[in-house]
Amino acid sequence: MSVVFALATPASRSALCVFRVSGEGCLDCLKDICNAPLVKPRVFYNRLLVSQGALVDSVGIVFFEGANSYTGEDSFEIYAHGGLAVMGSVVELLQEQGFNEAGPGEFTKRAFLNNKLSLSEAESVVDVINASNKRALEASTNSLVGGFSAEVFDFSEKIDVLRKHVEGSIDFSDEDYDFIKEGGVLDSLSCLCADFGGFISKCYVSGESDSKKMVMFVGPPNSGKSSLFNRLLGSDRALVSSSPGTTRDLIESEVFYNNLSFGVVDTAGLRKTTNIIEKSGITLALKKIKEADVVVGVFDDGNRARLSEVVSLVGDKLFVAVLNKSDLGDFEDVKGFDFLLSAKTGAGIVEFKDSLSKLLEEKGPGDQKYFARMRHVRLFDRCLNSLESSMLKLKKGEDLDLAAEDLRLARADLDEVVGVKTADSLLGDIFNDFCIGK
Ligand SMILES: Nc1nc2c(ncn2[C@@H]2O[C@H](COP(=O)(O)OP(=O)(O)OP(=O)(O)O)[C@@H](O)[C@H]2O)c(=O)[nH]1
Ligand SMILES: [Mg+2]
Repeated sequence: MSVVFALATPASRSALCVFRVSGEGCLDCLKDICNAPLVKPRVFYNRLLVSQGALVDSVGIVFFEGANSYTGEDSFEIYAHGGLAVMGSVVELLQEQGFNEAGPGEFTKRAFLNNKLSLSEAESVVDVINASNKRALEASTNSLVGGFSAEVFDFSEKIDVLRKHVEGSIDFSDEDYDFIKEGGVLDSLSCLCADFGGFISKCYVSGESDSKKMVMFVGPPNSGKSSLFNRLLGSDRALVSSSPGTTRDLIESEVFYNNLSFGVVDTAGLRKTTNIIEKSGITLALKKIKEADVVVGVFDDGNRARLSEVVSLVGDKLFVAVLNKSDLGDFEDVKGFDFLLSAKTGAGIVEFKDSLSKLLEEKGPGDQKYFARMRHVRLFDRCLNSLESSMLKLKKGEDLDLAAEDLRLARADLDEVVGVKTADSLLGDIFNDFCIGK
């Protein structure tokens, strides 16, 4: 396979950036791009990176040989300073070596093709990266390194053993001894069906509901939506002013709180207006409500009467009503509102954030041990159907060939989960979801 490289960290200014390079022959360039040799694999060296005699950066660099790398082929990693000019120079240097930019998930795809990971483990790598809360992280880590593939391989072996027994007994079907019933094959198959059903119930199906949760701020103009949005982010991301109609566009960002990350969206204040730009901002806000997991209605004392109007716009979405600007007076009557707080002073913000994260967390996986894809669950269901169909045939004493064929089909479905047998198109679908550099 050709040598590929990628920036594995975001392409934005930060303390460090990490480049990965993988492919046969890639290590040959190290003597040219480093000011001194790298002696041992898997040792972190500090070297000067040079391109055609010119200094690029002082970097950390480590190389791996063949099977002992993530991809299963020769590879190395460069840890450089996280400046955009540094990143550009390292890209240029690697291109000068004739290396190609990697596609999405290329490193993990190579790890799969070189038998370093099963297909389901490779899929879990993305689930670990995308996990937005502790439970989702636990379940996807279990799928990656906590035995998901091992359990699937174990079921495959058991199915094989049973199929050999069924096929073996075909040759002796004329004899008096009923190998299937008296020899315990039927009992073993019945146990296997029960165990496999139990295994399926330990899998949490990751689907759309696992995409990052989104909290949206709506409400009348000037109620403090942008101030509350900024308060959650801990930075002045959205413009705040005393003139109503300040926010026109959707402003999106991300918050990490209580081991949970979620998206937050600030929107234009809802009011009748003739201003075309403001009007389109309001239309955007109303459309976006459909995508939100939680809608936070923000009001102040002057516009609290608009609560029911906003509630009716939100439809059946989870709605939280906030009465903001608590610092401006004593509010004894907070009927209809879930929170009284001040975006300005921070009063009541911790309670608000705690309950927001609870609302979002409740939507994650429950007690299930593993994260599984829809693709896996479809194959598991089909596998269980084949196992049950085989059991039924054996019980009825029907054609043993057909019962053995059901077991073969069941085994093939499990092969597809772990990637023993995989179509190229499926690999394309799976790895296109990855980020570059993984
Ligand atoms: N006293 C006080 N003032 C606040 C508070 N929150 C926001 N404000 C003020 O209220 C005004 C409007 O705040 P914004 O955050 O811009 O309100 P908004 O809802 O985003 O307004 P639009 O974008 O115009 O819809 C600004 O002058 C803020 O400083 C608060 O908790 N207390
Ligand atoms: Mg605003």
